[in-house]
Amino acid sequence: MVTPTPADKFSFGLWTVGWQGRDPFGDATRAELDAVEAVHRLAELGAYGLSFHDDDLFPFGAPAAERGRRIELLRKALAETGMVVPMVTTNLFTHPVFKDGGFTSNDRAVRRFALRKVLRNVELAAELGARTYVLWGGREGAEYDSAKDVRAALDRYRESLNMLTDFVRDRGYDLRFAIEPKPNEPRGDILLPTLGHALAFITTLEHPELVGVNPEVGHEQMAGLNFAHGIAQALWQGKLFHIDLNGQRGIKYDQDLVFGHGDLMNAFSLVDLLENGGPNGEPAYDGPRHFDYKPSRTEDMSGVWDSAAANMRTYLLLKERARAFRADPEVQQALSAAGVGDLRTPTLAAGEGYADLLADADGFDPDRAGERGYGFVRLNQLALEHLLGAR
Ligand code: GLT
Ligand code: MN
Ligand code: MN
Ligand code: MN
Repeated sequence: MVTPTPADKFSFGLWTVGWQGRDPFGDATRAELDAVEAVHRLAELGAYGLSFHDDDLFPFGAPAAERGRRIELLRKALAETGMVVPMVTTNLFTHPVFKDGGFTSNDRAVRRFALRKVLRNVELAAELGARTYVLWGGREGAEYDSAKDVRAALDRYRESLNMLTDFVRDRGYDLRFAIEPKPNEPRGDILLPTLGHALAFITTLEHPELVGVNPEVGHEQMAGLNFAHGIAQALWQGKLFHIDLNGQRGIKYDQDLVFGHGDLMNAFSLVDLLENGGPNGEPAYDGPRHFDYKPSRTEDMSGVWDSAAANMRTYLLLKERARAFRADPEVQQALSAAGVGDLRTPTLAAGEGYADLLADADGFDPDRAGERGYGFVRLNQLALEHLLGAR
């Protein structure tokens, strides 16, 4: 039950287990991890997919032969293990050329270089059968308000997305883009800082149907937002193309902890939503359950693999707990007392308009209605007890 299998669709970024622990204050604490070994180890642990940035697989600016050699090694490892590549992305943040951004750098030549880098890697993504192409614009932003014309930057962001959607349409690729919001870090302020900003931006594109979001637990929580609520809205708008699962403890630097090692109650609600949130209790999301975490730099390689396994085990434990929560008759009774299901009833009757509503003297007594207790705390305690395994 809590042993992961490929049917669970767990995937990992190559940069996650491959993180060497370098941070702004300290050197690497672990040796480099070979991509082929990562594929084999993740497959053994029960994952089904690997995602990567161009520069995770082959060094920045690698000559064509070296690039091709690394891709072949990856293909072979995938064939040997049955692992797939559901998502690919571009590194537009490590090299100094991107210090003021990629798509929205003030330097036009940098913007053109960034777009070419993405196009080449989109081609590779399509060749490997990826269905989602993530765009995390970590360097798109500023430290100083007068240094960035935000409206012009959004124009350039839109211009880039419009070109990319033209590219996949013209090539006939079965690939969609997913914008990954983050409020800050590495830039002081990043453009499209939250899921809500990204969703609004997408409506301005030429092919909005090809662009969705890849929200990350920690990124929304860095902005003090409720991740499960954000995911519910992304689902409601048909825009949850991909998801980055991890843990974060409050409003501070991006921690990228193991999934569940941050706000555990919200992780429970999230898994309940993803797994049981469909209209009839079926899963509300069928894409990869992608972990974007960093094995803490205190860990050696065995700690890296333990932490990878922990992400999947925690997800499955929460899935099991959420199922027990839904199946508990006392929970069903508490949900009904709280009126949770009643919110699905439209406020107006069929054919009713404002005139009927104004004319309706249904004897509603606001004072009496104001006396109602909703029982939300009892409901939450039941959730907590299921989460703790106490029921
Ligand atoms: C980087 C970032 C992640 C993004 C990755 C995709 S790169 O590690 O911190 O949140 O998902 O570009
Ligand atoms: Mn077009
Ligand atoms: Mn992060
Ligand atoms: Mn991420």
